Amino acid sequence: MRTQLFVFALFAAQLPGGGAPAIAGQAMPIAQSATEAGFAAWVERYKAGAAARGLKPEWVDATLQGAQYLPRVVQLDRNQPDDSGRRNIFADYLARQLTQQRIDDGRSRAAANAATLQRISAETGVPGEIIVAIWGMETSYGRVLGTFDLPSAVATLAYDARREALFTRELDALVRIVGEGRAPRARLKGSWAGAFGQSQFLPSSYLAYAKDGDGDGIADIWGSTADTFASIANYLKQRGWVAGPDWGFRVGVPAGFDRATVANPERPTRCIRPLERHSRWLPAAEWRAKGFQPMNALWPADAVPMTLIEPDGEGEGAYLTTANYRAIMEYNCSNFYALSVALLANAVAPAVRDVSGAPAVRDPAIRNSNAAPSLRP
Ligand SMILES: [Ca+2]
Repeated sequence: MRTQLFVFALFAAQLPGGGAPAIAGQAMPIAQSATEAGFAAWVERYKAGAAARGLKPEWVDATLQGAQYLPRVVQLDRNQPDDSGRRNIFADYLARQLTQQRIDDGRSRAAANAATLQRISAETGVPGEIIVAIWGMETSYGRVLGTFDLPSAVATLAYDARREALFTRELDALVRIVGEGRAPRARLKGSWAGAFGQSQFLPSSYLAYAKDGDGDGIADIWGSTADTFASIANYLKQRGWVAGPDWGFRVGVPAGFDRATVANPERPTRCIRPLERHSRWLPAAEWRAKGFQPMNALWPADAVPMTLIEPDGEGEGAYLTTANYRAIMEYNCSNFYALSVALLANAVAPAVRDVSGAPAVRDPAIRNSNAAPSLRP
């Protein structure tokens, strides 16, 4: 589905601000009045279905109070950039994401919250700098939470036939959040895609993974930094992060290396196109034996499985990644995203460690390796 939209997304990306609402509207006219009438009918059908799924009608009414069809959400959904196409350049993406401002902010926010990060890292095994990097990538460290009315955005995406089942489930989760009193209706603002709070969780992720990090018993991913950290760390842990090996590192590829010898014979079953870019899994010791050279990093234990990813192709920057890198991809199924999180984490890592004086939870072999992170792919 995203492939079909890619050409238009590239075109849209040329325009100032990266999006093209006005032109998108011309390219894909939306019959407003008929659409809005259809939306109202859909809401009535949703209400009947929600009752059948055990959601109280008063919860549904409270959640959908004032909800509207948002054409802008549909336009943005159809203009999503696609990072798995060869014409998108990771080096360009990284330069936009890893600005010096974002790195400096990450270091100061990490230092200011070092004790909290250390505690949550010890509890979950997720390094503090990975938590901070996701926080920075998602919401610029809690500064940009999104201003779309969430029930309107999620209902619009559910009504738009592309992914009705997915967003109907998300709307159910949103109804539960309101009905169970976890958040007041007025607080439900977020991204056009239905993500909210400093961790940018979808409603179902909030119900499944949000955690209290400051001890007041409430998982407040809007207002509490500690709750945000605990929730991000819990998400990564539940989705596969294990204490020990780091995400991986940039690596030098031996001259003349034949990629076909490490091609993955298995087709991924999910997150397919980004994962197809990876080699097969080989133990770290085998990559070392083939002549691969870590840059600003040390090898993990010999048996740690790693895959090779070259986001811009041969000779344009290579990375060996562990299973923990896949946990970052669970947050957002994209190599561009996961590598940016990983490299931002490398850049902020000294701030997490140095202020508290306590070592972060990381592979000891990696611990001293990030003092001079390479910010280029
Ligand atoms: Ca709390």
